[in-house]
Amino acid sequence: MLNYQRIQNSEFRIQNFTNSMRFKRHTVTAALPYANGPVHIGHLAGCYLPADIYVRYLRLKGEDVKFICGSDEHGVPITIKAKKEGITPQQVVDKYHKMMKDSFEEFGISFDIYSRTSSKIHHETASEFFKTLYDKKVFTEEITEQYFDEKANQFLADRYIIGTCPKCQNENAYGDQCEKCGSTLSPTDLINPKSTLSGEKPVLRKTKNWFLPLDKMQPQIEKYIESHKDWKVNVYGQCKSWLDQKLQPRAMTRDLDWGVKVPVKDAEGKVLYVWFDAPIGYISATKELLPNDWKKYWQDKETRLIHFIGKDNIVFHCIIFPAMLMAHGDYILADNVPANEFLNLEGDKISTSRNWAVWLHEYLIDFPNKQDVLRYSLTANAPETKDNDFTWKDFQMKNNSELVAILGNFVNRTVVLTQKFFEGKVPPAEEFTKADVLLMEEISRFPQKISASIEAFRFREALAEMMNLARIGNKYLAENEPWKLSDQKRVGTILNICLQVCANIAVLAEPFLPNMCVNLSSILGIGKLNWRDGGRTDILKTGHPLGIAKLLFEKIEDDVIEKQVAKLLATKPKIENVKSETQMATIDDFKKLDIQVGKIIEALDFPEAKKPAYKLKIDFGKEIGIKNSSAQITKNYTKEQLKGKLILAVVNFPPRKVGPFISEVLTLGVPDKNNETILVEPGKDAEVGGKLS
Ligand code: B3M
Ligand code: ZN
Repeated sequence: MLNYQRIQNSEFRIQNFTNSMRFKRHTVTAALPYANGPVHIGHLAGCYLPADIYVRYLRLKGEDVKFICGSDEHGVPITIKAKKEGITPQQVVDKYHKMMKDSFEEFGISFDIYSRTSSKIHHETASEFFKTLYDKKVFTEEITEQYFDEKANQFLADRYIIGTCPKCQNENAYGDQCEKCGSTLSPTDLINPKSTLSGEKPVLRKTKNWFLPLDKMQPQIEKYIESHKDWKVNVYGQCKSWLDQKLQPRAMTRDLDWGVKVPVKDAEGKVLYVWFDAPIGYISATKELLPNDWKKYWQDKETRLIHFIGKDNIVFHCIIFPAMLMAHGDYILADNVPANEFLNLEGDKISTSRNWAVWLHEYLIDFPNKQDVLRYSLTANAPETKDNDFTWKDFQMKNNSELVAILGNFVNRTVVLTQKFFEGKVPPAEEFTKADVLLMEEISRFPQKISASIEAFRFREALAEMMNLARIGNKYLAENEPWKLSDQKRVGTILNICLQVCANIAVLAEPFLPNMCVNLSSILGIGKLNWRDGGRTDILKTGHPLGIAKLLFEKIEDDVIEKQVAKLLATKPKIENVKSETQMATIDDFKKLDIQVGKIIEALDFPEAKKPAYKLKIDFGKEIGIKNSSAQITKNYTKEQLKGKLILAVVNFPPRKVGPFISEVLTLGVPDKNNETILVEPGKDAEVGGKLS
């Protein structure tokens, strides 16, 4: 046996001067969720989970970080919900604030504070901020015509008004945004506007509001965005497209009664625009957390400010809020805004109003002590660069074949074998094989690899790396088969190395699977470690007694998953169960197609076509006459067989050029068992020119 010295892993660990180290401290915010409904998995995957992983990682590195969040309790979504439920807006926010706060806490999102924007401190902070900008004469006062509902006797801001989107014709676009095409709108952009309060057509009425002159600020904002080409492509791209379209002045006040009162003269019945007050919520929450110390987290250039958000919030965090902060003058601006795309559920868009969601508070009841399974499956599927899909089947698979079969199994076997052969004490490791050394070298590189991915906000990749650590441990154990060896010293060395891998997992998995790490640390009989301990293969000293073994993860059976799927499907109208909404065609879609019976009168070879095909001449009778069509059906028919055949074709598609030939209709076919097309034939009694209905 080769005799290698135990590698002092610091020799291998690549020094890691990453982004986060350029700063003295970090302020990390997660978007303030509207207090108009409970938290669902889309929220978690989009924003709260990546933020939590990031913050836990910084804390493990010993960085000074504050993680800030709270409920967004203003804005039209709240007042609409109150109307719907027949309660006051305050009752709505009280109910959902508590629900969200409790479920975030139980799930393990480790905010330093979870505040709320109806608090006194927030009203004061937001008022003061507005007043500062007002006194600096930043705003322009403008009298504009806004929609007014005469029946409900109020102005209709944002979501109080719906109508047809001018860009995509969606008939249910809101006054501030079209959810179908994502355009940002103002109420007067809508075609056929309607009040959501009374259903009436609103009238235009003059009113005064205060505008942030984003148009004048364009050069400053451009400079800011241009200095952040390192942002995620989706984020930078959206900012660019806003800037390219030229920024417009935006009203920072609204004619509403729910919100922060506009703190200037002549502003009765007006409140701050929710997107003016909400981001200031980050500041007021920090003030609440650190009454004497908050400024250094917001006003010191050595602080790194990071906003975690969903993609629908990009413009507000990258353009409007920074513009407010610039205009104020005392504040730092965000250094990064890692925004995620959306998570879908079982192929369909998550929707609070349609109840198409997995609600966090329900998950916590149905899956007690399985926070980490959801954390794992949401992170592994995180919609980082494109929308992604959560399915219960995948959730089960991730648990059973990854967490149980790889990570849990590896730790369990290692611990059980140590108990069996070494009375639960860490055995000595003195002589190493070349393979042992290579493994230890590999282990020493993990912290750096995982750091690099986390710091680039690539959490899926970071998680996959972490799992690779368990995978290589598992493989090492399986290949070395210590249970078959008689050389006790060798068995000890193998188990020592496996135990060091377990200890590494207990550190490096903490940001992702914090509950598992608490259990794993107790199994290993160790306390809390630092990120710096990661990569070391001497974390557990020889003779160190392990704690009590228990399973880290347990299998999730089919019936548990079937129950969840059934629960979900029960919320959908029957017909939707067949296909997701986006896949459904309406009867009008179907009626648009003109499918008619035609008779093939001639079939010719088509040597110029890229794939073997015939040129067909088809007679559709009096109404549309003879049409040409190309068809890739040479495998199943000779030209002679085709002559006289009755077929079906779509006759109202635009003509298509196929090489030198114009194909005017689309003949309908289906695949045979060799995936070659056979024609759909309507039967010999069908009439030429007859329409499919
Ligand atoms: N409440 C929108 C949302 O939940 C909004 C975020 C505010 S962050 C300052 O998507
Ligand atoms: Zn639209």
